[in-house]
Amino acid sequence: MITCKAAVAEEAKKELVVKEVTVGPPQAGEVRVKILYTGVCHTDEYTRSGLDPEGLFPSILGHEGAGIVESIGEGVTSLEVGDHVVPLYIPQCRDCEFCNSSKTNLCGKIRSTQGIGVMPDGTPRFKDKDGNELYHFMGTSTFCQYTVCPEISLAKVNKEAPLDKICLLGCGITTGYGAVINTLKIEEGSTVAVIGLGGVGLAAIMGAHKSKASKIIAVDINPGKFERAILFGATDTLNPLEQKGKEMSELIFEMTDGVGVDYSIECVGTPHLMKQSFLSTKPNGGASCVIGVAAAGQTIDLSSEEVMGREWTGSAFGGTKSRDQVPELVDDYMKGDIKVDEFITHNFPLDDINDAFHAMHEGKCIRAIVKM
Ligand code: NAD
Ligand code: AHE
Ligand code: ZN
Repeated sequence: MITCKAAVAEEAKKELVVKEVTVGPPQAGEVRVKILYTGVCHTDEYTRSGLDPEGLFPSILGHEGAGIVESIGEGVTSLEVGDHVVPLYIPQCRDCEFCNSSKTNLCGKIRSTQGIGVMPDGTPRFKDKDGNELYHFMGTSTFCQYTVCPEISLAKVNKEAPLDKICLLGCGITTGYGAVINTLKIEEGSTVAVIGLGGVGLAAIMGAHKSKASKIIAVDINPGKFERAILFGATDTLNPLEQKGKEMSELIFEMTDGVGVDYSIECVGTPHLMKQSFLSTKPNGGASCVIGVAAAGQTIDLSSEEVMGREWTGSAFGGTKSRDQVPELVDDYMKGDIKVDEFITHNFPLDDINDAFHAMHEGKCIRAIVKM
């Protein structure tokens, strides 16, 4: 057992409580990791706020971390003590039907136990100081100084890479960038609209710029987000609130000579925007991707006429084959081929982790890094 500090989500809607917890040793096929840094993604807030149908309490949230292997369980072969790793909320077992398909990155091996907050053997490794069990979150629980993950949920990365930066490749950057590169596979010269300019949306812009899109429309209702969007490669900006009475899709049609964009990507998590994003694409051959996660029970309404002629897809973790591709992204960052540092606007110590959530709500934060 290790005793260390964690930010515990005791109840939905409540601030996280930084307290002592114990972390059990890794069992067969598991690895215990000393987490050094973690980012805070909107999905952590989504679950903390009680909107996630899979949200469990008390739990240890966090899924954008990086750390060092502290110990390994029986039968672990791909990792050793001292390896640098990024925990993965989408594992890659390299064995299941889905890992063997080029059409998806959603490994099916441990999804059922991950979704109910326990390790694959059905038990958690976390306890509070009174011995009460705490749930895991997304198979990662990076808001703890030590976490236990299945071996298949860890990407081994270059030891030279700074952990306080590459933790962001555990979710937001990989998701937005990957949705463009892996999921939509946009072509040179395409026109693209990115809705929502948080970490995920900016990463989608980075992907569109890398793919040599000819027009990249960055959409947000917070005009403070536009300067950074332009730094990432946006060619045009749109604040729909400035033109009341018109839907976002109408405005995007106006900005594209009445034809719509080739591709659109929703990075907010609002069904109405997902619909508007879809309707912003060309009725003849446009394609739209949903990244944002909407609250439990919310659905998107579209008529068959609206869907005809367009393609619609969703993307989880940017369609990234996690254990294979996260190390490649780390190397891309080390070579200067992708931006990471430019996403970081705030840094906090673990004791102040709630301030990272406040900064997100204030609209000034892209990504906050929490030092564990
Ligand atoms: P964020 O809070 O940092 O950014 C959201 C952005 O949306 C903000 O800039 C905000 O101003 C903007 N916004 C809010 N309302 C808007 C509106 N009406 N019109 C236009 N813009 C609006 O969030 P994030 O961390 O970048 O995550 C974005 C979404 O993606 C969340 O729903 C998150 O849960 C989801 N997500 C999904 C995946 C996945 O794998 N599918 C991965 C990471 C995050
Ligand atoms: N309960 C879900 C959270 C909601 C969700 O859809 N999560 C996205 C990733 S968001 C990352 O910020 C997802 O793709 N999850 C993978 C899956 O298999 O649902 C959860 O993941 O626990
Ligand atoms: Zn995330």
